[in-house]
Amino acid sequence: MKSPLLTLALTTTLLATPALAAEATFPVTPTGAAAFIADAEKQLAAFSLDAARTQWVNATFITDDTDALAATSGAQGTLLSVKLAKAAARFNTVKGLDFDTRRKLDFLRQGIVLPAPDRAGAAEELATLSTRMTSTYGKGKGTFKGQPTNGNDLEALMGTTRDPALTKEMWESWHKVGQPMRADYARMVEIANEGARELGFADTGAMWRAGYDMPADDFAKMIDTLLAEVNPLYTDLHCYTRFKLNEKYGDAVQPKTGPIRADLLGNMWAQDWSAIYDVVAPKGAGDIGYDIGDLLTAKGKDPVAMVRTGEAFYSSLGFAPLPETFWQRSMLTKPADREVVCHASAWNLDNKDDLRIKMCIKVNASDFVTIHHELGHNYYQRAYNKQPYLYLNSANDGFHEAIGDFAALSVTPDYLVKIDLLDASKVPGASRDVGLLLRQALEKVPGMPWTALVDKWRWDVFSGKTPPAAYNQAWTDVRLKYQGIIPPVTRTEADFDPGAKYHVPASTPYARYFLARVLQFQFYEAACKQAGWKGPLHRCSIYGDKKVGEKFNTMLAMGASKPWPDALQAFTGTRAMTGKSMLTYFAPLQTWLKQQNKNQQCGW
Ligand code: X8Z
Ligand code: ZN
Repeated sequence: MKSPLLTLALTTTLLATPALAAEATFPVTPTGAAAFIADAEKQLAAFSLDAARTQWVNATFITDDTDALAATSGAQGTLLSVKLAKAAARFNTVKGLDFDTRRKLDFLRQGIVLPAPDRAGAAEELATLSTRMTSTYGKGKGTFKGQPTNGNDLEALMGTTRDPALTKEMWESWHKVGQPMRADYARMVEIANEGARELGFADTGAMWRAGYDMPADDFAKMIDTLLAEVNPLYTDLHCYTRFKLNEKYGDAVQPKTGPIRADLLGNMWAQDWSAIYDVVAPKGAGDIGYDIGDLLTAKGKDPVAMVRTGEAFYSSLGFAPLPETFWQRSMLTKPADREVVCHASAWNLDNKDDLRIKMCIKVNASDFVTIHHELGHNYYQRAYNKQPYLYLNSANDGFHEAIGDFAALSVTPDYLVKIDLLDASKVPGASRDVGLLLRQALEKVPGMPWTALVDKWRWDVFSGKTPPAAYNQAWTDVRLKYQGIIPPVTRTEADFDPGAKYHVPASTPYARYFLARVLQFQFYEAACKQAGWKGPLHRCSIYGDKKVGEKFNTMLAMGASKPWPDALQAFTGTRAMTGKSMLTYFAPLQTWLKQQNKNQQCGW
């Protein structure tokens, strides 16, 4: 039953927050700008704790009520940030601003993921659409052998199932989760674009591209340059994998030429193919002798123990242990009695040390990597927690995504021996380097085209180049163009396949993962050099190296206070993102792949 008192209370709060137009009273001068920033940081800080708690409760306990609370809070947050963005624009032409004030004004103007226009009700409608889509995703089910199955279980089953009729069933049924989001998504795009235009951007995609310390057009070009740099490696891997899939499944399931069927790659989105290592591995050199999931199971490690192992890695670099509240408040496994958003995320609710992760951990290799990934976010958040509010962020969003992946690159066979997961006698020798590298390549390289295409699709949607009537075809087209994959079943515009990927309903920009893939190898190569590593790059582990840890922490502690090239330089000595480190890491594998592919017609 609806309580009139509660409705009244909510309405009052809603009206109270945005009504203050005090921003207009700050003089349009350098001093006025600095005072405005100080006030804006205060307002944002005051808003953020309750908002974060509301979003946390919603994501870990989805009900109609928590959806409503999250939508109300989300609308308030949007109203506040749009109000501040507009006020920040008043200082656009002021000369003589100090570096920090100018930088923070830019963040205020550019940093809104989904801006709402000023007209009454727009922020509320936008927040309601967003919450509904995220919760629809969280509650989504597909089927396995006809049984309703949640997304988290389907993700794992896609990794272990080798019957193409069953992978097709899972793929097709899970992608139905997107269908009901289509109209909401189109409406969300309209409102956010209206908001972006009021803030002076051509559309929401242009606003997303503006946050990288460089002109937005240069950012899009940089992505294309980096993709072109690493793409030959992807094409080699695609070619070899297609050959092995054809060998296993035959021409009727996977033809020798053309694209790969999307459901055969061990992952719902074909973004990480490491789960099918057993299918792809060559005899002999491919026998690396262990699977991390099996090692964890053999040692009786449960999800908590897996997170403890991740924590110990960071501790070995000199990072302080996670606070006790992390263990009390995190959600590490899927609760049996309620709906949650299983897609992994890391939080710092009070911007100090209320660190948490939210995950539905399974004991397997993929979740072991994801734990390191999420903890990377948490250690970054804590490292920059002394920065002023508007600098409580990463150097760019790719940095945030790269930290934990960089850590996980140190999970080498020798490291597994050190932490007593692998028996020393089982360490694969140099003759197995191809296998180790192939396993890593299947995890990392398919992510290159994939992490580039998600926002290429969205940028075109936001710009209007792709209208709602072409949403799905455009998605299928970029999947084919960049990844060389095709859906296992016919698609129509009744489908909305992008909605079956968490970051689309959740409106999490995705180019960050592309940058992270490049950056993690740059961090890793630099770290191994600092550690004095002389062997093949992929055998290097910085586990236990406090000197490297200290230098790494220096970069993390900078938060968003400096342009990202400064942060990159602080740790690696270079100022540019480059695919070279990744190519160096995989160089021996690429030579091997080219030999394997010499009788193949590669490409699609
Ligand atoms: O979403 C994530 C993390 C949370 S920030 C689990 N990742 C991307 C994905 O799952 O699609 C990490 C890899 C790419
Ligand atoms: Zn992440």
